[in-house]
Amino acid sequence: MTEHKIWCGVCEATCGLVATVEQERITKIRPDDTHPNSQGFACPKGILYPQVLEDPDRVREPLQRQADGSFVPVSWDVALDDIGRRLRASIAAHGRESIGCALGNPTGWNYGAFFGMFGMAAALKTKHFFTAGSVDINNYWVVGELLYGHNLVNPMPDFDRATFALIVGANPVVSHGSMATIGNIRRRMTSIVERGGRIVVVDPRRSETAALFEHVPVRPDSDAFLLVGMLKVILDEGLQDDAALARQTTGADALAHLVADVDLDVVAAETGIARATVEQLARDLAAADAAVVYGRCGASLSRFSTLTKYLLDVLGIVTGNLDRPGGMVFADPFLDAEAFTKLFRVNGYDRWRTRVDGIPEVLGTSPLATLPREVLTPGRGQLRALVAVSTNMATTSPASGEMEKALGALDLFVSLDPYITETSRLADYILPPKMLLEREGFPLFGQLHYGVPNASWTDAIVPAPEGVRDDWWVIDQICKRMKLVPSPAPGAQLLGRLGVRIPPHVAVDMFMRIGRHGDWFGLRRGGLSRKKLLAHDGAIKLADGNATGVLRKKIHTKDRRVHLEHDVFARELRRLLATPSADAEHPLRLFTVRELRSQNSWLHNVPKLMSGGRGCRLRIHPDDAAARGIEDGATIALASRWGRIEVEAKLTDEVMPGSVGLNQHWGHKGGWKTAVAAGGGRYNDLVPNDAAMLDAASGNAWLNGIGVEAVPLAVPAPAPAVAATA
Ligand SMILES: Nc1nc2c(c(=O)[nH]1)N[C@H]1C(S)=C(S)[C@@H](COP(=O)(O)OP(=O)(O)OC[C@H]3O[C@@H](n4cnc5c(=O)[nH]c(N)nc54)[C@H](O)[C@@H]3O)O[C@H]1N2
Ligand SMILES: Nc1nc2c(c(=O)[nH]1)N[C@H]1C(S)=C(S)[C@@H](COP(=O)(O)OP(=O)(O)OC[C@H]3O[C@@H](n4cnc5c(=O)[nH]c(N)nc54)[C@H](O)[C@@H]3O)O[C@H]1N2
Ligand code: SF4
Ligand SMILES: [Mo]
Repeated sequence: MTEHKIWCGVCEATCGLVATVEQERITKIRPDDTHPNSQGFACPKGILYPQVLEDPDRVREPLQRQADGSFVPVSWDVALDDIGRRLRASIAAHGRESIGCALGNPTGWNYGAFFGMFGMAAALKTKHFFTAGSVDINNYWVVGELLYGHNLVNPMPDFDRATFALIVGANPVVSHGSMATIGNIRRRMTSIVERGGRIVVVDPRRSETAALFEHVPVRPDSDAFLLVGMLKVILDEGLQDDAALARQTTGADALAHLVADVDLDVVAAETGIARATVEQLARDLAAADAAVVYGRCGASLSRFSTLTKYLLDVLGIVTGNLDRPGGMVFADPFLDAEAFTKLFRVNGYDRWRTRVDGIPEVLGTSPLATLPREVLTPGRGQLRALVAVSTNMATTSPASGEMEKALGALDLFVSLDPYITETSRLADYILPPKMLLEREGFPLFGQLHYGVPNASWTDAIVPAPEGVRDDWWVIDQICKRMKLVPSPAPGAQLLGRLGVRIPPHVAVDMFMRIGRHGDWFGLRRGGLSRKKLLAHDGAIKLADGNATGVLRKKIHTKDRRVHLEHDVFARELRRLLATPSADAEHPLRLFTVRELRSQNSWLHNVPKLMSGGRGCRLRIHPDDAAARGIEDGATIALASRWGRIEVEAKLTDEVMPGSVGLNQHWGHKGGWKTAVAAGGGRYNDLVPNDAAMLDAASGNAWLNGIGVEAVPLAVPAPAPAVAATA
């Protein structure tokens, strides 16, 4: 029996865990009390994760799809050689642009796959590079580039020293924090109140977080109104911190112009928040000693998400809360992702536009919402073959039915995934990966936003099934067959031409060692290297917290100031004010409910996580239900302008009247039997992917606040869900 200190790579919290291994199996996992950041916190997903490794439905050898849709196992050589042959043929006939790459959320904890896919897209020079960022956070990356000069610069909340927190559309008690890897985040937030401070949670639902603090219910998809209204109050009443603005920013004068046309009565009508409350909230924020302004999916999955994220940052900045203790601070990753993306010119915004819809590029990627049209619209540059790693995009992206149709229409679709999912079931080949704890690695994404900076790199602790491979190796093998080196680095390309391929751990180690925390190849005592981290059991603490007063070092604009003025924000605000918000036929606004025991779409096959009467249910206010004759537990049809699903109703006053909340990513298909048996409806069948319905600035999907109507079904539906296409 051995014990290993590991990190959990299921969600962003990246908790430290201790795993017990007996006879090559993980027999127990418990929280690691000594981890500098998570400090003894863990959730059921991390504790039960080993069940994924032993899941009988897990794909354990490459699968080839047959004409009738069934799969047969094939050898790696057969799969890779056929894939290589077909990709070469596509390049010969239609050019490199005919090949696309896609990556999903779990690559954030799978650095080899992550860099492999960025490398492959760079080597192909394809615009058809799609990431889960476009159904999540591309708006953050746009604001980062425009305000701070680099996509990845993103100030995070310093809860430990804050006296006031404005939380807009985030539920850290359940999500455990996003873009804020703060261990035991619930505890850290409650301590603000214990110190005499306040937390105000703006959310259409009395979420698990809102229930603990002050709750301001807001109409879904109206946060931009609230935030711009608050900004107007602050500027009109002269509550801004002029000294901070003069010291840290350029373009602050433009803000007064920006809010000139904003009418606080319109703000109240759009948000459902009384004008006096909006005004008071603005004054309280401005008066606070040290305040954080933090938003996440509720804000960034809205229709004007780039504008919303911009306003969140601006509110922190104008109140003097950027780069100060208890405000919004800059994290200190041990692997400097900003430096290497900059070195290889990966970061950027609007350097080109997508072929069909003309949407601006973000970090060299195109939005997932545009993928179906890129496949289905003929012409030069049409997307014909796709390699996808850890994405269930048929379920997680807008217009699920159209996504399925497009994936089915590809000449070649390869999916690297441990399950036969709604997405991979449409692939010509499913290539099964080694999973977390079966492979070595470090928490690439989590380390970008640690509250307590620390470093770790761990080895595999159990052997992988014989027939699976490292994602990065598979990507490299596919590239090899196209005669490509999956890297944006000219040095790697040169070596590749000489027949030398650098594995990702070597490249990353080299970069880390010459970086801020590196050992400079022995020149700096106490510095980090992969070898040192692997030898260390657990994480190495790098500092007690994030430093402040570092703005000039942390941002990338030439003048080292935050650039507040950009046409795009003024344009988006004008569009917001001009967009009609009422939809008489679909008067309810739908938003997502994320659950403690799910991780996006992919833990629904762990029976222990699915137990306890869980289900996919539409939370609807009793008044809205009564007006429609809907009873608790009834099956209802839920329709938007774009789709229709059937789900069970749950009457609850935790949602505000006029808004309805639905679990994300149920209604499964494919080979994960427990997930399929759970039934439910698929949220994203209701969501549009039309270019005009995306966040115009970033192409990010609009997922929260879409108009729906709910009607009871006279006859209970026999099937759990109606999908747009079978
Ligand atoms: N348990 C669990 N943890 C997770 C995940 C998971 O699936 N399960 N997923 C991970 C991922 S990928 C991410 S990105 C993060 C997300 O982290 P969070 O954003 O903190 O998580 P959400 O639950 O999406 O929180 C969004 C909140 O916004 C509210 N909301 C919805 N629409 C609106 C709106 O229009 N305005 C406002 N103001 N609020 C709104 C919702 O009711 C919800 O409470 O969580 C991560 N952690
Ligand atoms: N309506 C609505 N839609 C949403 C959201 C919402 O709030 N509402 N949230 C959005 C957000 S924030 C996100 S991040 C996206 C997530 O969108 P996705 O990234 O598409 O979703 P996941 O469920 O995380 O997909 C993970 C897939 O990776 C596989 N996988 C897990 N580990 C590995 C691995 O090590 N290697 C490989 N090759 N595969 C692996 C899983 O089996 C699964 O099929 O969904 C977005 N979609
Ligand atoms: S909170 Fe996230 S990182 Fe921590 S144990 Fe749960 S799933 Fe893992
Ligand atoms: Mo996400």
